[in-house]
Amino acid sequence: MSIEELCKAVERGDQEESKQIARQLIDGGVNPLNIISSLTEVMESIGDKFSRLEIFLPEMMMSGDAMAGVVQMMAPQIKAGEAGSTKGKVILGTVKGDLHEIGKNIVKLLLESNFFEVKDIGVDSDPVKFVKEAEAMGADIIGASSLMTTTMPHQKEIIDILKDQGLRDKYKVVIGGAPTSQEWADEIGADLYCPDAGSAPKLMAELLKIKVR
Ligand code: B12
Repeated sequence: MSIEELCKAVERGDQEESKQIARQLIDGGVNPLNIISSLTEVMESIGDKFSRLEIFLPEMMMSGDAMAGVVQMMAPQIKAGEAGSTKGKVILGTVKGDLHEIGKNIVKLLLESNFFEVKDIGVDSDPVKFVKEAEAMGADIIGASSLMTTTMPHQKEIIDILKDQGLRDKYKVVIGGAPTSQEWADEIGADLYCPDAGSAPKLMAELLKIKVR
C-alpha cells in the first residue's frame, strides 16, 4: 500500500478504505505528518475540481470526511510524546461563518503534541468569543483559522476588537488556513502566519521565545 493509493481512496471519499490504508502505512513506519501533507494536497485538488464544477458538494464532503477519519485515526500516534510542562496557552478556532475544521484540528493535535495547552473553541466562532475565551484562559496566543475568502475579514475583526479593548499587546495573534498568506497577516497586523500545521509549533514557540523539542 502506498501514499498514492491512500490519496486515491480519500479522493473517492472511501472512509473505511482510507483508514485501512493509512493504518498500514503507519504500521509500516510512514510519518503521519507526510500523510497529512499529501492529503492536504489532495484536498486542494478536490477544492479546485469543486470550483470548476467537476465535482459537487456531496463529493467534497465525502473526501473531507475521509481525510478527517484518517487524521482522527492517526491522532494517538501524533500525540505520543512524553508529558511535559505547558509551553504556552492557545485559544484556537475557526472564524465566524466558516465551518471548515480539518486543518484547525490538525493544528490542535500538533500543538498539543508539542506541549502547548490548547482550548479549541470550535468552528463558526464569533470574533468576540476568541477574545473572551482568551481572557478566561489567560492565553498567550489566539489562533484563528479561515478557509474562505469571505470569512478572512473576521480574522482582522479579532485584532480590531483586541485594539478597541486595549488588549492588543496581551496576546499574539496567529492566522492560518488555505486562502490566508503572509501578505494578509501583514495587512491586518497579525503577529504570525503559519502556512501549515507542521510549522506551527516551532513558529509559535519562537513567537513566545520558547524552545520546542
Ligand atoms: C473539505 C472541504 C469542505 C468540507 C469541510 C469539512 C470539515 N469538517 O472541515 C465541507 C464539505 C463541509 C465544505 C463546505 C463548504 N465549502 Co469547502 N472545502 C473543503 C476543501 C476541499 C478542503 C479543506 C481542508 O480541509 N483542507 C485540508 C486541511 C488540512 O488544510 P487547511 O485547512 O488549509 O489547513 C492547513 C493549513 O492551512 C494550516 N492551518 C489552517 N488553519 C490554521 C490556523 C492556524 C492558527 C494555524 C497556525 C495554521 C492553520 O494547517 C493545516 C494543516 O497543515 C477546500 C479546498 C481547499 N483548497 O482548501 C474547500 C473550500 C475551502 N470550500 C469552499 C466552499 C465554497 C465551501 C462551501 C461554501 C460550499 C457550499 N456551496 O456549501 C461550504 C462552506 C461551509 C461553511 N460555511 O464553511 C471553497 C472556498 C472558496 C472561497 N470563498 O474562498 C474551497 C476553497 C473550495 C473551492 N476551491 O471552491 N468544504
